[in-house]
Amino acid sequence: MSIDLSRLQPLGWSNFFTAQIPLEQFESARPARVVRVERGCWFVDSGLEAFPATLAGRLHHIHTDPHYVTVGDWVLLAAHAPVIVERLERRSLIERREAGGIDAQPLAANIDLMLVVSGLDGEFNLHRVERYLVLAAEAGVLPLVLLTKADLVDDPARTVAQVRRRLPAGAEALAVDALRVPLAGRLSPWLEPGTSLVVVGSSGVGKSTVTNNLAGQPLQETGATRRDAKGRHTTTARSLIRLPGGACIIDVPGIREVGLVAEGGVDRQFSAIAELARDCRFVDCTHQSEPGCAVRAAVDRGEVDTDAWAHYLKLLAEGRHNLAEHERRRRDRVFGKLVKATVAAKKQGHGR
Ligand SMILES: Nc1nc2c(ncn2[C@@H]2O[C@H](COP(=O)(O)OP(=O)(O)O)[C@@H](O)[C@H]2O)c(=O)[nH]1
Ligand SMILES: [Mg+2]
Ligand SMILES: [Zn+2]
Repeated sequence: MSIDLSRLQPLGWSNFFTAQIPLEQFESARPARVVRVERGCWFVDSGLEAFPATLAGRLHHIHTDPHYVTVGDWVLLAAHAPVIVERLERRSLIERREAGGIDAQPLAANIDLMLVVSGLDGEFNLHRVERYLVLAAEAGVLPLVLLTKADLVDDPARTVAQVRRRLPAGAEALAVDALRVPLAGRLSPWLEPGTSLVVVGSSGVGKSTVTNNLAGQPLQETGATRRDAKGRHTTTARSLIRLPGGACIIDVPGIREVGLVAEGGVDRQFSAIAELARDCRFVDCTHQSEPGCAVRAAVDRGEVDTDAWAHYLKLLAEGRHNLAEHERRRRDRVFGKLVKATVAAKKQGHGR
């Protein structure tokens, strides 16, 4: 079997991945995309068929990271067995900090567009949406905010305008009735064949409803069709689904905590503020009360939204803290390993 582009492109394959395959392997390589991950089992789609695969022992040994191969990854399979022997370099990776932990947890790999879903009903939370925008910025992925349940509120346009003021250039926010109105037509500019989307948002906001709406059939269980014994919305595993128009979509079960992994995305999301910060008198300005703070001056002049400024400071502090903590843990792990290695080497030396 050789690389058949017409088979792979609808799954999101591109030159970026072709370039990673050595010429001599071109005839024999078996690329596939990871569409779902369950404990110890990676479901892959070769473009011809979907089937479960395992991870080659070699990869287990080199990479003890349980997320080394995640949903959306492109992998190479062994010639005669459903075994993943290689993970290709990622074009993008969306990750967040795990609830209660400090390590990064990948949500999806090789994504072009992040559908940030939030319900207009109940208490709409702009800061929550903005956290996702930071994740998208961190990953270099374009966000599209879908404000669902527009049919349940009086003035969806007001919230849409509120969100639009916080969007990066090129991004968009739309109010939708995901339950009853087909979305494929309205979203068609973002659904080009080969595009990979990830759907994120809290539990119950309508992610699976959006996915099913775009798929044109009830592929994902929604709150309306499935509840656990306590009546809560149950979550299904992250899975990649092919849409009729040729795009792919990954429905990520409700995320409770959107912890930031680093601070890069914060500066990209709040680029206007980050730009002003370059003119602050002190390089380590915290943009709160220092003299010569260009950010504070712009806030006082009314040129920067007070809420945006406050959220920027909060997210920046969190991103910095998490990154520093992650580095500290990584260093401790490496240190621990080296100590062990030294002890082992000493023992061996004494034995001789
Ligand atoms: N009225 C209305 N209900 C919606 C809309 N989108 C989702 N729902 C309902 O909200 C509930 C949660 O939806 P679901 O897709 O399971 O949310 P998820 O947890 O984010 O996947 C379900 O009962 C849906 O029928 C919408 O645009 N309008
Ligand atoms: Mg769901
Ligand atoms: Zn400043």
